[in-house]
Amino acid sequence: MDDVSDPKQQQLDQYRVDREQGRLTTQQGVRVDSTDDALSVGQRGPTLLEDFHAREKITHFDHERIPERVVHARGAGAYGRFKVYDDRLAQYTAARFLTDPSRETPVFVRFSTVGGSRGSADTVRDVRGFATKFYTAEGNYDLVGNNFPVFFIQDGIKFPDFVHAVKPEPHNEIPQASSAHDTLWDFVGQQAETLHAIMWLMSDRALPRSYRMMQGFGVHTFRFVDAAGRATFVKFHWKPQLGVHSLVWDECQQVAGRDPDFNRRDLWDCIAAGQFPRWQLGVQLVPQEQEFDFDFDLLDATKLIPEEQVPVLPVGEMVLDRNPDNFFAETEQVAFHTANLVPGIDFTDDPLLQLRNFSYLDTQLIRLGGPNFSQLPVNRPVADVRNHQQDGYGQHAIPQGEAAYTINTVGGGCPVVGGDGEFRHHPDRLQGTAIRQRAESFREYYRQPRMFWRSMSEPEADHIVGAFVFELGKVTRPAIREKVLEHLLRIDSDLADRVATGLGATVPDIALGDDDDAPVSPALSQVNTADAGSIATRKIAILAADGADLPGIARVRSWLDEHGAITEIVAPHGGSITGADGQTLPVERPLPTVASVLYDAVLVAGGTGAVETLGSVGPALHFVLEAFKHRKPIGAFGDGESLLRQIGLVAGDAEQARQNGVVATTASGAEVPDRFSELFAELLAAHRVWSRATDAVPA
Ligand code: HDE
Repeated sequence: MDDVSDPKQQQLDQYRVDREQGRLTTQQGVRVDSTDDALSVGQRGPTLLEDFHAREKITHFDHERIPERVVHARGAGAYGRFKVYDDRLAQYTAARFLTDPSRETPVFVRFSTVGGSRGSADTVRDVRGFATKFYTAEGNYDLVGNNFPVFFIQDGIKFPDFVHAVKPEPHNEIPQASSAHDTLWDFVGQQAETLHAIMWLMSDRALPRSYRMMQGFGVHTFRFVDAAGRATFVKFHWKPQLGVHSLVWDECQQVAGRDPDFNRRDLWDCIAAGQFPRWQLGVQLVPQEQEFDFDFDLLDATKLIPEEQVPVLPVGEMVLDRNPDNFFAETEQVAFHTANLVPGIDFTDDPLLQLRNFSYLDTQLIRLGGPNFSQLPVNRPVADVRNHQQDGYGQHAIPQGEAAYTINTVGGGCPVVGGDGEFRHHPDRLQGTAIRQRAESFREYYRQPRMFWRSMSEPEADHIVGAFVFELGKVTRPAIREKVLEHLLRIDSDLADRVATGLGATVPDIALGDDDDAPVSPALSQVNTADAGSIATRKIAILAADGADLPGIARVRSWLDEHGAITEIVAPHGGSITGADGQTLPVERPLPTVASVLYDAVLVAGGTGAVETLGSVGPALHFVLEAFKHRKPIGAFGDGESLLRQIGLVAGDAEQARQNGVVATTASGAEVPDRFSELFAELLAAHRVWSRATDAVPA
C-alpha cells in the first residue's frame, strides 16, 4: 500500500504533545520553579497548602486510574490501514470502504486476552480479542472480533454468568487469568452450548505465538445490505499473512514469568522495526434465501460455517504500521462498540449480538466516565460529527448556534436529517410473541465440537487431550470432572477415553446416540493454516561464546536476515565475544537474561573454544535441550555439532534432519553452505517439528 496522507493521523497530530522538549508547567501552562521539593515552612517544617503545583500534581496522580475493562482488560494496540482489492463486494454491500479500491481506510486494532486483569501475563490459555476500528469517511465501523470463530454461549443474558465463572473465584480472587478452576468447569458441565468454544480453548488456538500470527473472526453472522436494500448474510475472517502459529503449553507457562509482555512486546517490536503485520480480510457470503440450508442456525454464535461449505472470499488487506504514542491515551481509551455501523452493514437477530449492542456503549460510560468518550482522540471519527447531543462530563467540542434540537427553524433546520449516504436499518418484517425460549434450531451442541476434534492433526489432538487433563486435573470437585467427561464422551469416545486416562478417572457409563455424523473441516487445523514458506520475523538465538567462528556466524546470519528472520547473539556473558580470529561481536542477550522459550529456534555456532565453553555452562545446555523439547528447530555449524552430540541430539542426513528437526554441518566460516541455512529455514517455516519424539527430554 502507498504511504499516502492518513486523515486519522493528521487529526491525531492536533492532540500530540511532545514531552521531549519545552519547559515543565502546571496544567494551566504556568512554568514551575521546582518539582522536587514541596513548599514548606522552613527546611523541616510542614508543607503549605498554598503550593498549588504540589497539590495539582498529587491530585492528578490520585485520579490516574480508571476501571479496567470488565473483560479483555489486557491488550495491545496499533494503527494501520485497510484497502480492498477491487469492487467485487459492490453487488452485496453499500459500504464504501469495502467496495472502493481507491480508498485507504485508517484503522486502529486492539488485541487482548479476555479473562486476566490489566497486569496479567500475555501467554495464558485464553481467547484473544481482535477488535478493529475502521475510521471510514462515512463514520466509524467497529469489527469487534476474537481469534476463535465461535463463542461460549448463545444468548447474551448468560454473559455475566459465564464471565463470573471463568474469572478468578469471588471469595479469594484466585486464579488469575486461568480457566483451570472449579467454577469455569462447573459452568461448562451445566451448559453444553459452551463445548464448541471450549474445544477451541483447549486447542493450540488459545496459545498464539504472536498476535501477528492469529486469525480473527467476526463470530456472528452479520448482514451486508446493498444500495437497493437487498441483504446477504456475511461472516468476517482475518487471515494473517505469516500463517497461524502457536506456542506449546509448557512454553506458555514459562514465558508468563520470563516475559509477561511477550505478545505485546512482539507486536510493538515488529512494528517499530518496520516488519509490519498484515491480514487478509475474507468474507463468507450466504444469500438470504439459503438461511435455512445448514444443519445449524446461522444466528447461533456457537457454530461456524465450514469453509469447505462456504468458501472464504478474499476481499482486502490490512497492515498495521504504527505503534501508539501513549498506551493509556490510545490503547486504554479506545472504545469499541458492535453497534458502530456504517451504511451497508447491519446486524442479524443473533441473541448474543443483540445484547452486545447494548453492552459496549454502556460499559464505556462507566469506564471512560461519561457520554463524551467518542471525542477522545483515538475514538474520534474522521467523518463529520454534527448533532444536538450536548453537555456532559468532558465535552470537548464547542457547539455553535442557538438551536439544540431537531426540528428547528432557529438554526435554519440544521443539521439536516438524511439526504444522501445515511444509515438505514434493514427493514425486517417482524412478528411474534414475547417469550423467553431458546430456538429449537440452537439445541444441538456436539456435532461441531466433534467436527473440530476430528479435523485436528495428531499433535493438535494430543495438545487438546493434554489441555483437558491439565485443566480438569486442577478441578477439586470430582463431580464436576465427571460431568465434563460425560460431555466429552458425547463429542467423541476416543477423546473422552484419553482425557479420562490422563486424569486417572473412568469414563461415565451413559447411553449414547450415533456420534459418527460429523464432517471433517481441514480448514480448522493449524497444519493447513501455517504458511510453510516464510521465516519472516521468526526469532533465532545464535548461541556463541569467546572463541566462536565469527565468519561462520556472519555467513549464516546474513542468509537468515535476508529472509526476514530476527537473529540474536546469546552468550554466557554480556558485552561482546572475541572470535577465534581475534575479532569481536556484540552480545545482544547475555544468557542469564533470556531463555529458549523466547525464541523460535536455536543455532549453535562453531569455534572450538566457544563450543568447549558452552559445553560446560549448564544454562547453555539447558537452553538447547529445552528448545528441543518444545520441538523447535536446532542447528549447528562447524564444531557446534559436538555440543549437540554431548546432549544426545543427532542431526544425520537431510531426511533425518527433517524428521528430527536437527540440522548440522561440519563446514565453518565462509564454507558454511547455503544448503544448511535453507534446511534450517525449511524447519523454521514449519514452526515446530511435530515428528520429533520428546517425551524423555530432561528439560
Ligand atoms: Fe465482548 N465485551 N461481549 N465479546 N468483547 C467487551 O466492552 C460483551 C463477545 C470482545 O479491545 C466489553 O469495551 C457481552 C463476543 C472484544 O476494547 C463489554 C457479550 C466477542 C472486546 C463486552 C460479549 C467479543 C470485548 C468490555 C455477550 C467476539 C475488547 C470492555 C453478549 C465476537 C474490545 C468493552 C477492546 C469487550 C461485552 C461477547 C469480543 C463489557 C455482553 C461474542 C474483542 O462491553
